[in-house]
Amino acid sequence: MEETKYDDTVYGRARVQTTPELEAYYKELESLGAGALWTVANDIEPWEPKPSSVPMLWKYEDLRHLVLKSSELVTPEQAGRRVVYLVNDKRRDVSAAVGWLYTGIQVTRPGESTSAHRHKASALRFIMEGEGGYTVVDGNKIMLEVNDFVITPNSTWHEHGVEEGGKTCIWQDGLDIPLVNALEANDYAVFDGKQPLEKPLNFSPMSYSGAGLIPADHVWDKPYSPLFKYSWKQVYPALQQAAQVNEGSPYDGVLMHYTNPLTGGHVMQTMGASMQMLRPSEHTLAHKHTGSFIYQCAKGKGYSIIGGKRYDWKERDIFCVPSWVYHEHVNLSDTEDACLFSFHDLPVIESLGLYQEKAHPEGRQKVE
Ligand code: GTQ
Repeated sequence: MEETKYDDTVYGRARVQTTPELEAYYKELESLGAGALWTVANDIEPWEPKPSSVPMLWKYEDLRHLVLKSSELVTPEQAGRRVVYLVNDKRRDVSAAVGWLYTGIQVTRPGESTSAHRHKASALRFIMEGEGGYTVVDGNKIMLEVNDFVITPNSTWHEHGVEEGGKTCIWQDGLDIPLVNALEANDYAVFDGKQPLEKPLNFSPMSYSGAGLIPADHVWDKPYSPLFKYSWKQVYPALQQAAQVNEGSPYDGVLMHYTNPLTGGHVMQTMGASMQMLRPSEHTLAHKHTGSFIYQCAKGKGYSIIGGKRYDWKERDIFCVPSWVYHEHVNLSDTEDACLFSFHDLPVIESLGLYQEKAHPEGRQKVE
């Protein structure tokens, strides 16, 4: 349901009736590696942003046993990364879950670890279940717990594992692989052996996540956050606290971005992440904006109406909102809050000046 009627027959839009003479002309241009702009102009210059992705929901209860089964079928050594990736029906060609973003669900059993590697794609993880999981980012070993968010930026060496005596860990990976591939700028290198641990365990979160304090003698010249892990134990109380004194957004509830504590900006150059809290029974208004989003429900249950269709989610379900598609969120509990983790390409959209937003003219969508 679109409020504005666009008409490609108006003056200023391409509207050439084809003739046998034009057909021959187009063929001749094609044979020379050329074309007439007016045959493609209306396609390549849409009136409004035109996503090719479709909204999708991936139910964890459907996927979990298949994720676990992968650990019987292949080893991390064989697979490199043992991951079930989630793919958008309209983005299979680029292995994207939405827009130019990739996501997957990775499983690691106690005592297992992956080899270390690095690539020009940036990665992030959101922990879904397990105990004793860790990631090593550029020599910093960091322990991970459920609902923690961790980054492995562009070109950092990284490997993951689960300690002996831990519990099988499952986490969501988010990468900008499709974007970096689209820009034809990706690369990949394998580290020879295990990374030497250059810092004490949990050095990054213990140095940078305390009460807004930054070590006075720190030296950091990297274009991403020195804080590699955002712990749910700190994030959830922070959200609850913020919710006490902030009304939040009518479109998003209490929405907070994970930030680089040195700049207040997004955690990495290409991907950002957020956590939002929907209060009991909250039903947000609908809006649409540019940027592609992948959500995971971290807590509670509810549904989102995306492009006029209802998608019910509960803890661990993953869903996407493509760029410029109307969406609104609902918390189905009247006693408990619901929390949605998301990651997105807003750092790219914003730094290129491509962000725009539009409220739904009727406040909320009609469900198809
Ligand atoms: O852990 O770096 O799901 O390189 C896909 C590609 C995870 C990773 C994925 C990757 C990784």
